Amino acid sequence: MVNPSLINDVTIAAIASAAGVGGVGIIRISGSRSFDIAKKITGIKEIQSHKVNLVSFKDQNGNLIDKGLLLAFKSPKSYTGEDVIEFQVHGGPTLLHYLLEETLQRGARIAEPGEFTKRAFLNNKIDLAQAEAVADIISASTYNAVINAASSLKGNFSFKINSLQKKIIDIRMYIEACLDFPDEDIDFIKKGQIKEKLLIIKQEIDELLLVAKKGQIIQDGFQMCLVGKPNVGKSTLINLFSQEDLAIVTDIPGTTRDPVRALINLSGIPIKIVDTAGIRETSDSIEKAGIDKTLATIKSSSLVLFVLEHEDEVDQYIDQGIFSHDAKIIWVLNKIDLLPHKIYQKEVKGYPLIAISAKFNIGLELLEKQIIKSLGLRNLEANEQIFSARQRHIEALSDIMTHMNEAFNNFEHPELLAEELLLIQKSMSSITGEFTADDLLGEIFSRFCIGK
Ligand SMILES: Nc1nc2c(ncn2[C@@H]2O[C@H](COP(=O)(O)OP(=O)(O)OP(=O)(O)O)[C@@H](O)[C@H]2O)c(=O)[nH]1
Ligand SMILES: [Mg+2]
Repeated sequence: MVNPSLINDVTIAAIASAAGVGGVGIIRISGSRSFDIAKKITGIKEIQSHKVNLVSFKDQNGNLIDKGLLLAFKSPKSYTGEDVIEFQVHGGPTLLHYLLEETLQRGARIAEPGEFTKRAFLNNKIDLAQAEAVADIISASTYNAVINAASSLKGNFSFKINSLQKKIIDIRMYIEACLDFPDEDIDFIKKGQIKEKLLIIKQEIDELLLVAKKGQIIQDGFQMCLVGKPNVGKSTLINLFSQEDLAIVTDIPGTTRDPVRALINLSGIPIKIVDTAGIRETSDSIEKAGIDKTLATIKSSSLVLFVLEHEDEVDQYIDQGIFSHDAKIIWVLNKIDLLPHKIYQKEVKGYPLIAISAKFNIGLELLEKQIIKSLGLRNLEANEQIFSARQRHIEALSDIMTHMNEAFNNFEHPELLAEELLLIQKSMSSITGEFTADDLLGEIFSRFCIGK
C-alpha cells in the first residue's frame, strides 16, 4: 500500500511545455492551493471544474502579462488526483518563467521532475508500471515504442500482473489452510490440483517475460556492430540489412574508416547496425583511427557480428581478447558462394556460427533468426499485444521464475512451498508498486522531465 506520509499538502507548479519558443506554453499547478493561486492571478472569483475559460493573467502589480486559457480540474478528477490548474499562454520562455514565478510568489513550490506523476501514483490514480509508461511514451523513439507504452499506460501489463497475483494468492490461501491439517496436507494439495494450477501460471509468466523482454528492447532499442578483418564483406552486409547502398564496397582492404550506421527493423525490433573499419595491423594513421573507433563501437554494442572469411579467424579474435565485455556474439562466415558447402550453422568456441553470402543474399534469414535468438527472444506473432517494460520489470519476472522453480522443488514441503509463493507475490507487487521502497520511487521519478 502507498505510504500516506509520502503525500503532503504542498502545492507544486512547473512549466509543463518543452523548453524554448513555441505556439503555446503550459504551466501546471497541483495541490490544495492551486485554485486560490489561479483566482489571484486571473482575478476570477469562481473557477468551475472541467471548464475552459479565456482569462487575463496579471502580476502582483496588476500589470497584464498575457491572455490565455485556464483549465481547472477539481480533485479527485484530475491527473494527480489533487486540485489541478493549467494555464495555456503564448509559448515564450520569458513569459512562462515570469508567470511561473507569480505562482511561486502566491504559495506554490517549484515541482521536482516527475512530481505530478508521482502524486498521481501516490493518490492511486495509476500504479507504478503505468507511471513508468508515462515516461516511456514521452521518450519513445519509434511508432512501436509509442504503441507499447500506450498499452502499458492503459494498464495491460499491470492487469496481467494483477490477475496472476490473484491466482497466486488463492493458491497460497489454500496451502495455508492445508497447513492447519498437517497430517493430510499433501493429500489436500493433490486434491486442490495445485501443481497443475502452478504449471499454468508458470507458463503464463514465461510468456509474459518474453513479451516484457521484447517490450524493453523495442523501447530502448539496441546496437549491433559488424566487425572483422578488412575485405570480409562487412559493408556488403550492412547494405543488405538496410537494403540501401549506404557503405562503400570495394575489393580494396581498408575501405571503411568512419563507422557507418543504419537503423533497421527486424521482426518489429529497431536495431542500430554499425559497420566498422576492418581490424588489422596498419601504419596508416587514418585507418588506425578508424580501428580505434571499431574497438569503441564493440564496447557500446549489445551484439557483435564477427564477419569471417575463414573459420580459423575465430582464434585470432579470441587471442586479441576483444570480447572481454558482456556483448553477445555471432560468428558470420561470409562468401559461402566461394566455398563448396551450402549454408550451414554450428557452434564455434561457445558462440553460434552462421554461414552466409552477403553478396548473393544467401543465408540472411538464418542470420536474422539467430540475432533474435541471441537476444533471448523467440520470433513473436506480428499482431500480439506487447507493452513497454523496463529492466526492473524483467528482473522481477526473472525472480518470480526462480521462486516458481523453487516452489516446484519444494512441492513435498508445504511450508516452503507457501514461502516461495509469498516471495512470488511480493515480486509481482513490486512491479505495480504496491510495496515499493521510497528510494526506488525517487530513482524512477527523478528520471522524468519537469512538469510531468
Ligand atoms: N564472392 C563474394 N564476395 C563478396 C561477398 N561479400 C562481399 N564480397 C566482396 O568482398 C569485397 C569486400 O567487401 P566489403 O563489403 O567492402 O568488405 P568490408 O569488410 O567492408 O571491407 P573493409 O571496409 O575494407 O574493412 C568486395 O569486392 C565485395 O563485393 C560474398 O558474399 N561473396
Ligand atoms: Mg567496409
